[in-house]
Amino acid sequence: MTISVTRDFALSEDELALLPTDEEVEAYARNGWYLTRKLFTDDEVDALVAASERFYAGERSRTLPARPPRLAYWQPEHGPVQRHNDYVHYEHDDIARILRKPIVGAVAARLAQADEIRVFQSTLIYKPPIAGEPSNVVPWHFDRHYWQTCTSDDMLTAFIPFHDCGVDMGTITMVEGSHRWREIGADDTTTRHFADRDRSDLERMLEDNAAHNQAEVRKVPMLIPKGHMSFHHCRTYHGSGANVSAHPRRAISFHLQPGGNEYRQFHLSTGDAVTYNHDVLVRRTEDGRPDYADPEFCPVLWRNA
Ligand SMILES: O=C(O)CCC(=O)C(=O)O
Ligand SMILES: [Fe+2]
Repeated sequence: MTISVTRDFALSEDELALLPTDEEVEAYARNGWYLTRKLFTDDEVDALVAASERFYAGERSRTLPARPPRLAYWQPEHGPVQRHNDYVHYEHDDIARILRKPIVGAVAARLAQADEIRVFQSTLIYKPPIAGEPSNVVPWHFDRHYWQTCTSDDMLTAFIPFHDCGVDMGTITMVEGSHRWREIGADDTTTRHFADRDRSDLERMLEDNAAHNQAEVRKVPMLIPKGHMSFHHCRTYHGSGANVSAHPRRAISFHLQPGGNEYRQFHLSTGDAVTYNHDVLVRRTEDGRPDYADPEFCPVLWRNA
């Protein structure tokens, strides 16, 4: 039997049992992260591996109509560094079909306490199994810094590995409760992606922010079994280490926005306007702003009845 929410947004009874409990929603609000039950079958996860290999070999359902200014886009000529490819939910339908399973959006809606969840971005990630590869290390950051043109403070990310993912692979690691910290005098440089930043700067920024909040830095590595995923709040500090295992660490970061999120103008202290890659791709709202509800790039993933 299916509990019908709307025609498109429905969960089976088995899936209803996969939603976070009230206690788990409270723990997410307190900790800034949540580890899900098994949301994808082994077959679905294996299909993500196969589809991502076809993607890396050049397969696309469509390509972006314009090249945004700060697009992460690994290509074979970049060699054995950490691979990041944005907009995979747009460029590859076999990946998108699995990612967009309603249960993922329904879990996000519970955590964010939102009636609607839309896709914001998806990044296909591959850490090659090279212990000393410097690009595999993801320095401490929180995602809200990259989304200053968004009005919502409740955006969130699902980190979805394509296999059991533990510390040896360099799994994502959360700084517990850091989404509740107040930030020290916001510094313009935080809008710059971690790949463009000095790592020791970011380590220091984490320590300084913790001290400012009289908080301890408690780092919690997410031990994620195949088919499960972790969620983090857009202000939760996170990062990840080297892949010292014998296998590539494969994953998608699936960035999600609550229904109410919209574009806003945001300026640096220099007066320069901040932009997000969507701003050269999505349609405009009636008042001329980039539309973060454009169904081509930011489709609805879940809507409560
Ligand atoms: O790949 C990682 O370990 C971190 C990914 C990340 O920064 C994110 O999911 O927001
Ligand atoms: Fe992140």
